Amino acid sequence: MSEQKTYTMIKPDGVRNGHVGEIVNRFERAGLTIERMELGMVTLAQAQANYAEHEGKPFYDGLIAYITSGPVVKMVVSGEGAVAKVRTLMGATNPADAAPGTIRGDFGLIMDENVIHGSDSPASAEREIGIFFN
Ligand code: IDP
Repeated sequence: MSEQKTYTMIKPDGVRNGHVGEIVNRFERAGLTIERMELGMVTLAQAQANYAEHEGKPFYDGLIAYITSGPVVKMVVSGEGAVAKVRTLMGATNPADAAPGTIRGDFGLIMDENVIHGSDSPASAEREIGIFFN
C-alpha cells in the first residue's frame, strides 16, 4: 500500500450534530495526517461537480440541496492507503447497514444524511481535491 492523499468531508448533519472532533480524532488515531481542513459552505457548482455521476437519479436534487444546506468540514487526509482507510472508517453508504464502530454506523441515521463523504479511488481523490481546494 502506498502513501496517498484523499478528500473527505464531514457533511452538514455531521457538523450540525457535533461530530467534528470525534471524526478528526478517529482519523488521527488511525495514523492518518490532516493535511488541510476548512469549515465552510459547498457551492452549487462544487456540489454538482462532486456528484456528477448521480445526475438524473431520483435522489440527486435532494442530495444537492442537502450538501449545500449548511457548513461542512472539507479535508485532505494523507497516509498509507488513505483512500481505503477513510472508506473503512466511514462504513457503508446507508447508515442502517453500516457496522457499529464505523462513523456512519455510530452517527448516521438515514441514507439521505449519512455524516461523511470520502473519495472512492485515488483518481476521484485528485479530482475532488481540485474541486474543493483549487
Ligand atoms: P458513498 O458516499 O458511500 O461513496 P455513493 O453511492 O457514491 O456513496 O453516493 C453518494 C451519496 O449520495 C451518498 O453518500 C448519499 O448521501 C447519497 N445517496 C446515494 N444513494 C442514495 C439513495 O438511494 N437515497 C438517498 N441518498 C443517496
